[in-house]
Amino acid sequence: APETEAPTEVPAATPEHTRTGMSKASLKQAYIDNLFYIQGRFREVATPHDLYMAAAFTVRDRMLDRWVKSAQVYKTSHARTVCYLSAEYLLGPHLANNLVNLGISEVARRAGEELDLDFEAILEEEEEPGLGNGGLGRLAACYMDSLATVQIPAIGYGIRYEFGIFDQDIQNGWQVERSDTWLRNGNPWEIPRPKISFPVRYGGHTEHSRDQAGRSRVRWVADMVVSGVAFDTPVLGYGVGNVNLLRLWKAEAPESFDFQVFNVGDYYGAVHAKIEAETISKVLYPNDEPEAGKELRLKQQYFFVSCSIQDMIRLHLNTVGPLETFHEKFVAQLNDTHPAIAVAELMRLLMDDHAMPWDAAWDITRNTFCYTNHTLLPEALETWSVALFERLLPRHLEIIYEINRRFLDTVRVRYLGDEARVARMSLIDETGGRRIRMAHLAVVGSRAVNGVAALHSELIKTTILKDFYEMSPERFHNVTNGVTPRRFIVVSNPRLAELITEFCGHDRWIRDLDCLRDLEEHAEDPALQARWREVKTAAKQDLALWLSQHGGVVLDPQTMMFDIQAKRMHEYKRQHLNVLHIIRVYQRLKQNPNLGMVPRAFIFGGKAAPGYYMAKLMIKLINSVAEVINNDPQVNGFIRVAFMADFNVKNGQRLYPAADLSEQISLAGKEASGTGNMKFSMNGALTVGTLDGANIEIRDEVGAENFFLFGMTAEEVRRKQAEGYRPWDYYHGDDELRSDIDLVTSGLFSHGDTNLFRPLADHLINQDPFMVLADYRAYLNCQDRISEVYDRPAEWDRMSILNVARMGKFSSDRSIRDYAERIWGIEPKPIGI
Ligand code: GPV
Repeated sequence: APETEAPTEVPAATPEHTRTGMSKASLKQAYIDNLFYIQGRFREVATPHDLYMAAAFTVRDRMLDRWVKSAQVYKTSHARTVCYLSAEYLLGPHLANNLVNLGISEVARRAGEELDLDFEAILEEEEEPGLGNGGLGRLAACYMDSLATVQIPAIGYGIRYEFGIFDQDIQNGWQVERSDTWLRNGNPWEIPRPKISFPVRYGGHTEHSRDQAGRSRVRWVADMVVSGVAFDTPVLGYGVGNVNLLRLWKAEAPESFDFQVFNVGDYYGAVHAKIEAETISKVLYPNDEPEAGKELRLKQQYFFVSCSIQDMIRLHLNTVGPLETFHEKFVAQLNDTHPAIAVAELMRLLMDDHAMPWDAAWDITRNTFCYTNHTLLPEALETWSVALFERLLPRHLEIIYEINRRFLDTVRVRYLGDEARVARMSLIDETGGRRIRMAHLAVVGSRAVNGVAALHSELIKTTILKDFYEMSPERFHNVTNGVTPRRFIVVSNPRLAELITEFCGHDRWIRDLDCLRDLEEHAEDPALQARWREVKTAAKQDLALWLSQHGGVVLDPQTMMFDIQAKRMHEYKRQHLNVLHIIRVYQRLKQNPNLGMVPRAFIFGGKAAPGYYMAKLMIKLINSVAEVINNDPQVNGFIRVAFMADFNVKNGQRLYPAADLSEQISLAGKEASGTGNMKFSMNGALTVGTLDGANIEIRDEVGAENFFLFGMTAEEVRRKQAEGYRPWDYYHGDDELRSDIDLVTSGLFSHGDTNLFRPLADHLINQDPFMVLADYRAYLNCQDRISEVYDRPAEWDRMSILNVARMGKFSSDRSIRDYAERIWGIEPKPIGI
């Protein structure tokens, strides 16, 4: 396999090799060499980007010998390997993270100082790969970090989008999207593998025949072919020798692209076909949850899945041999339904290319895949029209029909005469236009199915996958999400990391987050509390400075509580509930300017899908409220509102450390898990939240007394919906609520325009699908309690320390161990340094 073709011998370590040495002297020498030989620059003329590239290559060099060694050990030991199939990886900047995982942050910083480099400026220079929308893509990135850290052999497969998630500007209060040209200046972390490339076909028709032995064979005659080329990024674990592979596919026109065959004499047609091929990996669809349902999106999904499965088959044939044991070598985790076509693709390759009979192929397929569901929102469940499938993937449609035929036979035998159930469970939705239900394909084609938090995994069984659960309950699991403490504590909040290490007396917590419990005994120690407060205030100062330089809002980190909601803009996440609270506080202050209240900075961050009108209007509302409040001297000593533009991983790392209060206020039953909730809490923020997703488990861990709970339970929501929810009654039954909503449409926040926010207010009063009005009063009461507690610093600090001390469960290392033990059946393959 080409990835093991690199030299097997790393030159001896004395004197230190420029490409592997970890001492300050060799880092300095390596940096100067890289600046000279890779960037072709000397210090005096180097641009900030040259300085960054030299640093990146210096770090990358130090990962490569571990990478090659890992590949060798994995290969020769025939290690069982997990393949994570995900359409998104929201990686965030690599440099600082790789320094931490290599264990050379400090020595590199000192080397930089001696070279007179501005270390922070170099880190800032990195353009982050934003190859994902939000939680789902970031989870994939955390899992790649943890897979390497807990030493599980793994390959992450995905798409090398040329344009990742758009950059967000705010103009006149509105979101404006700019394309993300992250590859413009080159990407030092990836290694192109032009020789690892696979054809991916689309369209055409199938031809059925029989071979000499009389077995039926199918030939798919496609009418378009593109080439998927591998780009590899090493993913290093923390403090270990294991380096796993992130392999992202770029679509290109095939090298053998034949003007003769495809476009006789049609030169422009041929060039057009080349452009068409390259379009496939051009851009990430910026919708999270509701799918766009566009043809190009299905092409993308099949593109990366086909390349990945072909690659897995190649690796298996190269190392183990016969495909009968494919599922013993590999387990493939489907990150939601985006890669679910893999079920049909593996069947096709085994049967059509490798002449395997249906039953044998099905047995391998069923034992290879596992499926993670990430949403309960019905509108987010992916379906594709049969007509589109027929046009793009005719062979896969046949296979899906056959999977369905056999599956529904087992349903009929199990539930005699229950044709309604058969229709519900079918892979084809026959109501309205015929559509393929990707979640059903994923469930039927998988050995195990899991949700991403305890509540979510339970709700799956009683709602969207109820029939499947009843038929095979043993296949349903929960694996609660987690986040990596390396990026979200050590990299983003170094002051807190240092303080934790000091009070725990060790830094084992970075690889074993349960060790944070050692902080518990110090929760009331005034010495720790004072230091804790200093660390939080310093982080708030950093954020306040940054915000004042980017957007101009001035916040007071000394007096103000930093109350932050940062996540994608969605009605179900209820940023508008937060806004109603701000408006209530504003009105109270206007009525009583001497109200002795705890000053607060309300900070938001989040992108809206470009086509999601209501989410964009929420952004405009936040910015409009901000404009009025921040410019009203009667209140702006007490409250300020800031919208941080372009919330991404890098900017998130500025927010989490600075939060006093974390807003996790989705309607119960709607947020599958949430992971921002964990990042905030790990950094000492207290949570105001509903009993939704992982909030429930966070509250269980930190203790109910250290969590600000409000709102209906999922069960209460279900009942209210069944009874018939009437938001209008709440609007008319609560004077303050009515006055807050009326202020939105009064023109105060819109320079007299009473129509601008009318759609938002009307939607709340008349539909309110996410029950903002029903939870409004409970939310306000809870916020009042929060202000009271914040006024008692010793109590707040104690709660904050206990939150951090009890966050061990939410390390993605724990999530990955759960998957490895309970779902994948994979053992760690330790590789030393
Ligand atoms: I489906 N999620 C996401 O970010 N994008 C999607 O397309 C879908 C789910 C999120 C959920 O909304 C979060 O609750 C969850 O924490 C996250 O996936 C990771 O599981």
